[in-house]
Amino acid sequence: MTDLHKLAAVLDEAARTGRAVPRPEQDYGVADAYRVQEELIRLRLERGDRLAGVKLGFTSEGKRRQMGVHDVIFGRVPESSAILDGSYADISGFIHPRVEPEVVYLIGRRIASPGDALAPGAVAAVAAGIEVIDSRYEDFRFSLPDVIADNTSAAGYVVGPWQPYDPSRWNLGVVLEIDGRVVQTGSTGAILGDPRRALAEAVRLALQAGMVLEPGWVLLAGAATPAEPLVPGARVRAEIQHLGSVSFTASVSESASASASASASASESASAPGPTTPGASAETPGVSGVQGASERPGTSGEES
Ligand code: OOG
Ligand code: MG
Repeated sequence: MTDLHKLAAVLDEAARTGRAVPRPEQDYGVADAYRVQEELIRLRLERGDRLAGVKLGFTSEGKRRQMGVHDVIFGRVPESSAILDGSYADISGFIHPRVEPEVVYLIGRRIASPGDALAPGAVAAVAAGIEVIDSRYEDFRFSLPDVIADNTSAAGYVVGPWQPYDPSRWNLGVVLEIDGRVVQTGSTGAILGDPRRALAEAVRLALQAGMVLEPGWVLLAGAATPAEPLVPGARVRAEIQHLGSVSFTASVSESASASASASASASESASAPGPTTPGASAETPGVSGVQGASERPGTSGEES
């Protein structure tokens, strides 16, 4: 357990500095992994961050096959990781970020049991979203407990305009574009076979983690398609049929790129193409909020 305590600190440091860490050598199970995740989040909340909601991962076969992991996982979404729709987001603090399209639900009432998930008003609204994931492990490789401990690779999220929730519209086309080119297509029906199951599943996993879902929180239902590498300058757009679209552009601050090139020795070999800018200091503004809760990432138009 002491080692698991240490793992939370190591993962927290990796996220704050943008330096990948090796997978833990020690064996541990899913229950311990959720304890590490809780501790990791506690460290962030202690620095003044807040929870914006929760997320599911590996809800689609496309994601499970891409990552070689075969169970649905639950993570927590820090407020500081929000990226504004349509904004420029500094990605210099990330290790090897990837993007994926998400269905995002807005929780309408306190949900303390799986039965409550079916009550009227449980979902207040729905939107197309994009999640930025950035495993803190080298080469973006991990076991199921590893990725749970690492808060399911959560690093950033963008929510498009909220739409009224119509549960009859559940099997909707999904498109992910980078620089205007379609890079992934899928269907929201790939999410747990029916995305309407996502809320009950999130409630179940939240309860196991000792949490209830609060009104105003977001729920990221899990990507319907595999993720794509996020590189500086990329304009990312996701569109979901009937739900509209959401986008952001990845930028890198000049000071961060300068400091990154000055510390090439610290570079890390990620399998995913992407910015490896571990030289960026912990104070570098970034979209992930990993630099601290005072960051308000995703400021629109901060770069031309
Ligand atoms: C874990 C995060 C999975 C999803 O939507 O399936 C996830 C990862 O792929 O590194 O967020
Ligand atoms: Mg996701």
